Amino acid sequence: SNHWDYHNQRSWLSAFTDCGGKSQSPIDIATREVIYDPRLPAIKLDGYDLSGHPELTLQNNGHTLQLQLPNTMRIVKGFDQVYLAAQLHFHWGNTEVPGSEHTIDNVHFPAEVHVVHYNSKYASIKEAASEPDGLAVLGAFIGIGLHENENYENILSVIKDVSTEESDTKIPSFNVRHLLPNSLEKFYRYTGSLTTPPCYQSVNWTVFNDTITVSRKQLAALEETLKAGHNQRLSQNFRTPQNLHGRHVLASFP
Ligand code: BO1
Ligand code: ZN
Repeated sequence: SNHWDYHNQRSWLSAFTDCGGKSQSPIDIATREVIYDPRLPAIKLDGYDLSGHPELTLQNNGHTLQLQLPNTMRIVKGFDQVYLAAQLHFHWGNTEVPGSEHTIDNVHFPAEVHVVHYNSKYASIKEAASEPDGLAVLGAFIGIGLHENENYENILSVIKDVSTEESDTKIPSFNVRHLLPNSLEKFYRYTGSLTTPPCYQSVNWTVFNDTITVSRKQLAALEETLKAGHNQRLSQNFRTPQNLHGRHVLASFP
């Protein structure tokens, strides 16, 4: 069902009951409320360097800019089970509105990247997507820096090729690790959901403390290039932070 959009998020609940659940995402991360858990295991990624692998498909699916990932990319430590990558995508605002999904002390960052993984005990992401232990999404905030981020040019240099809804293009493979913050040591962890319909409460969320920066020009390319249906600009594709309903946010750092 591809009929939802970001303009009336309250209407998501009528067609997708899970969107009204008590473990929804994104959330505001109130740093004074998080619980330091020294036993949270460090995250270890494997197979993220795709250099020399086949080309990757980059797609404008009408809701986001998405890069399909091979399930040879995996999270091998940090969770009770192994999680395999499926795709990564972005959420953003516009020049005036910062568009990260998660907020820190009620402050949005300009954009956010999500690397979506599924539990290797399931046959596919489709089967995992509705299971309580089905998904692990790694989220990182994207801010503005003085320099162009060369790693993001792998994606942003060809964004014009996917300006129309449902278009895709092939890009050379690269080291996907370089799209994430330099250090993955500090992160927040909580149980939540897909941030879009069908809002399944199947996501073990990790939001990194360290941020990524891209240049103002690179961020503008993300904010201004893509179109959704009816030739509308694809922007402000972020969901409002959801109520915790008693959930706790853990932090890997004091
Ligand atoms: S997010 O990371 O919470 N923004 C998020 C939101 C929606 C999905 C994934 C992550 N949707 C799922 C679909 C699956 C699909 C999968 C991979 O994305 O529920 O059907 O296979 O594209
Ligand atoms: Zn997302």
